[in-house]
Amino acid sequence: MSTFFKKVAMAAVIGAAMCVSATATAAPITDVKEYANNTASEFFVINDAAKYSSPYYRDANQDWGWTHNAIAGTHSSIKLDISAFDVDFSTLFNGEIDLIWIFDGSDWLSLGALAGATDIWAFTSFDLSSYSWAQAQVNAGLQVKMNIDALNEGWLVTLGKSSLIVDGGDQVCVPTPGVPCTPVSVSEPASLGLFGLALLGLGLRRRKSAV
Ligand SMILES: [Ca+2]
Ligand SMILES: [Ca+2]
Ligand SMILES: [Ca+2]
Repeated sequence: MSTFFKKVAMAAVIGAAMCVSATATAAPITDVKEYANNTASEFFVINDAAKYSSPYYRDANQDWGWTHNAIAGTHSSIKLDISAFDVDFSTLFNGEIDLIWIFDGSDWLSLGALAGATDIWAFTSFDLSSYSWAQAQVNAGLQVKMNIDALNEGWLVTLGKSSLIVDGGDQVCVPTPGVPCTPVSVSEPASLGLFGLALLGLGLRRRKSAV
């Protein structure tokens, strides 16, 4: 075996070992809350046709919340995508303000308002990765609640789904309710990751031999 191929083989072994340790602690998961798993106090709408119907299209006095399934492991990225219909938001002081709150382990923390526009479905994405409490709360089951029409101006909103996406997620979702999320193929990125790590290992070995 030539020196070059020995280096490649060694780098592949190092890469594979790094890959195994990485996947052991964190698998990409998308936890989706939607109509199919509503509890008695949750109001994700069944489909697009029901978006203006009670009890889904809700006003300032009909605030509600939900809890995501607990996801074990250590996660490098944590993202929350909430799909909402008819968020009549224009500016902070003029329009519909639907505030999203998260339980941080001791208190409720506001993440900000839902984005969107009149008569459309839209995702609002909140990146929780940098919060010190996010990891523990995802492990415990992330609790979310919404203050509908915080300015009490008579606005209503319907939610389609809430997707908790860790480490990039294993599903791709669209905001429209009744449309299932589709699985992400992980085989190709995994092999690309292995290849990349093998190249990294080769590079490190080259640097070492150059010193
Ligand atoms: Ca309210
Ligand atoms: Ca509207
Ligand atoms: Ca509205």
